[in-house]
Amino acid sequence: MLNSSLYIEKHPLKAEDIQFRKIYLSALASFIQKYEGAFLPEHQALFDLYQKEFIGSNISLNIKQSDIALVLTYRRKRFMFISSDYYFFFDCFFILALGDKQKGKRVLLLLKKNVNFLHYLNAKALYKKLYDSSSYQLKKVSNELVYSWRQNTLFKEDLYYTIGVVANISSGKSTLINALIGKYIEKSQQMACTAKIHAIYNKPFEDGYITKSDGFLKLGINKEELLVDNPHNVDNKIEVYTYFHLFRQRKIVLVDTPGINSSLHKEHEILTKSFVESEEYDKILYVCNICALGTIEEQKYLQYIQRTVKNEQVIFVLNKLDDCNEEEDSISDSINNLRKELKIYGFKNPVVYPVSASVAYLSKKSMFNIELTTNESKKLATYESFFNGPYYDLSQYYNFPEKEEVRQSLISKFKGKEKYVDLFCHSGFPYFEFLI
Ligand SMILES: Nc1nc2c(ncn2[C@@H]2O[C@H](COP(=O)(O)OP(=O)(O)OP(=O)(O)O)[C@@H](O)[C@H]2O)c(=O)[nH]1
Ligand SMILES: [Mg+2]
Repeated sequence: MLNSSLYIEKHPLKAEDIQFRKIYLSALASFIQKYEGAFLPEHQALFDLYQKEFIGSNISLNIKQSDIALVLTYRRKRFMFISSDYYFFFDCFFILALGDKQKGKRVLLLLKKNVNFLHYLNAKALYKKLYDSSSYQLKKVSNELVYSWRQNTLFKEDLYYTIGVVANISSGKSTLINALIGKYIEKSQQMACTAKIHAIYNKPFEDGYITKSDGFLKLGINKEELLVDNPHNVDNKIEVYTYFHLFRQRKIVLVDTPGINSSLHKEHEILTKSFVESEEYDKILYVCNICALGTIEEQKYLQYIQRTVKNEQVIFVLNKLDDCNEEEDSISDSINNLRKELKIYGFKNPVVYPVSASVAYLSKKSMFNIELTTNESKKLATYESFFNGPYYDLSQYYNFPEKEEVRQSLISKFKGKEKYVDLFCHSGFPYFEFLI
């Protein structure tokens, strides 16, 4: 449920008056209680969001069992020819039994006990449509809702692929994660060290909602709730669920870890090492900061990774290449030197991807029309002034056969945003995202 994309924006209840919305939510709550005995935390969180979106959080709801019958017979205002029972049944299946036919059957049986026979037949037709993919046309349920069901259930079938992101302090782990997602999810700033393990899960499609589990579970959190960790949560892990822009070849969890620096925050080092040693990941992305290559801290961490993680599970990212200067630095030398150094530490055939996470993050957000802060806009304008030159074209370091096709497909997808697409391609990200 937490990683499902919701369909609230398309929900037919949006077209109803407040009186009917209250009856509908009361009926839904009543049915969930009947099914589960009491609300499970994830149902409670979803219901809280429904309440906020449909009637407002400050209105108290009087839950009455009799409202189930009322909802089913209510003639909808805008679509007089459609009865509301299908949507009610759809919500029941979605909330209690998404993609789980056994549970769906139990929901159907409980509906049978609680609604009259004609309504039950409608519930059964919907059950067949959802769980048996019957091609039978249910005119009364919008295709959009059925489509969202299908996308969610397909997504559920895959296993999550876990990518842990590790590095010394301030190497750009959080910025890199934000760039992969295309949103500001992880706090990223000088000295604001990530203090817990943050696991960010993707969802099948954008529904506009972010879920957070941090000692509390909340669907549809706001920016402040996202960026401030709950001080009362004794657990070391925080989970976030959101849709990732562009980076979605598979079902992914990105794990942001606290940056290591031996003279600062010993507890952060212990936490990160416990994650690395847990082996609960498929890949480890080690982020090297171009400005900190060769430091003692970097050497120590790399040697630790070499001893602890299987060679084929480690990918190296050389970040902050926008900080290079054409007159003084050779990017290809930096990449080659890093490879040589990694080999000296014992990594066999190390894979190094050169990127600018910062350019990728800002250009991707602009491609998706996501508003930038004043500082972000200034930074992006600076990147536009120099990063489009050939020296900064990081795509040249990727051995990727269809580079031009990838660029062309982005250009045709993001019409009018060509300059951001070019920055994004120069940042190395379209190829990096594909290759990890
Ligand atoms: N120029 C440049 N700066 C970057 C880039 N990526 C990150 N930064 C900056 O580096 C600083 C640290 O970035 P973060 O993403 O917070 O780094 P982090 O590794 O998550 O840091 P900790 O969690 O504190 O260890 C911030 O000021 C970022 O804006 C990049 O590609 N280029
Ligand atoms: Mg961080």
